[in-house]
Amino acid sequence: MDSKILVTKATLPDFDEYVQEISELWETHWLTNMGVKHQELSEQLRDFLEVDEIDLLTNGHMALELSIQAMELKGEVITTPFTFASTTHAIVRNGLRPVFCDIKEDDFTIDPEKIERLITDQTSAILPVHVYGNICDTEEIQRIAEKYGLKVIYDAAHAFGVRKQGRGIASFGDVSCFSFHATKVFNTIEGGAACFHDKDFGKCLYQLKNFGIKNEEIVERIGANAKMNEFCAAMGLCNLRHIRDEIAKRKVVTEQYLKYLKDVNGIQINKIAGDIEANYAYFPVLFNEEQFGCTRDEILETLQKHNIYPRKYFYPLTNMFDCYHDLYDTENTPKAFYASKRILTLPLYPDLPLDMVDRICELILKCKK
Ligand code: T4K
Repeated sequence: MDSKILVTKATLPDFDEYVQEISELWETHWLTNMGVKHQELSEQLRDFLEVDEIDLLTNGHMALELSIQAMELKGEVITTPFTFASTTHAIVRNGLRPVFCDIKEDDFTIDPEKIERLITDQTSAILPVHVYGNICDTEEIQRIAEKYGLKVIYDAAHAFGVRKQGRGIASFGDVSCFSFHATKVFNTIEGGAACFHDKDFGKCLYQLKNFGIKNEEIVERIGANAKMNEFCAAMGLCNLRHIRDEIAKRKVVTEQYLKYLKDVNGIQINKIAGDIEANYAYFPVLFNEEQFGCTRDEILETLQKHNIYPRKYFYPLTNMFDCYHDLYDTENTPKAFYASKRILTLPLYPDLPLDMVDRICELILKCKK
């Protein structure tokens, strides 16, 4: 029986390269709390992502949660429900109220035309998501934020290495939060980072990830423990050496999918804007059942029967989650609701064999009526 083809497969460096990278930890016994590997990776990522300031954290979620805490936001945060649980949870876990804005049909990012009408005297920030590595309308979001005095925190979990108009995506907004989870374009096993401009914000975030400790005798803030450890940072140092090759391989896989799927009636392909240098993080496909002749769920079932496991990223919308029962209304986000019922994220990772892409596409196209 064929082995399972999952939506993604974590990228690993050569075993020997990683062993070499971690070997000095056996000499120093310094395993965490902002050690040498942590510092080295911070510096390399600052250059790679083209940002002023960066801080590494245990994961993308803590980057979001602690960034919100460090900004001391109050009241309401305008955000998108078409995302992973983390984005909304980070707002709610800070005692803030998420206000859900609908998305654009073409790239699934927040629709800036709908943001202004959601602003009240309680609004303190906008938290958009560069979903699938598609970059939000950063100019319009910035214009709105400046007009109303709001902070902008980008959830850039999917956008590692993406550039817009020749500029690294991490420099947009007040903060951009990345995930370096095993499933991401760049991974540190678990990990994340916040990129920002304001040094005072940086000092606060740095304390918050280490229990709020200022020094051995002074604890200034009610912090958490969200420090990236040395083994994760070492994995990052290895993976960063190969990142450009890995993104290039993802591009080849993406282009193979496009050969089959780009002009099919009833299939909407993810659109990459002309001014974007993409990272090919995901390959989401939206099936319009009326034109294609069968539903997303029927296609998913067919693929699963052949041991292929795409995912319904992002269904359900976060404003439909059981844990938020009855608090929010999906009627205000109809385009997000429409997409979440029809979208399927197909397997995509650097070493996915092209003949497997052929097979996946053939199986999908056989479903067409
Ligand atoms: N914001 C957004 C927009 C996000 O998408 C995420 C995370 C975050 C914030 C928070 O960042 P982190 O705190 O996670 O750093 C996965 C990932 O766990 C999650 O990081 C990611 N988004 C989300 C979109 O996908 P699941 O529940 O789908 O993971 P799981 O375990 O089903 O794995 C998916 C596939 O990945 C597996 O079928 C195979 C592959 N895989 C998985 C693991 C754990 C590997 O190849 N190796 C592995 O070690 O959430």
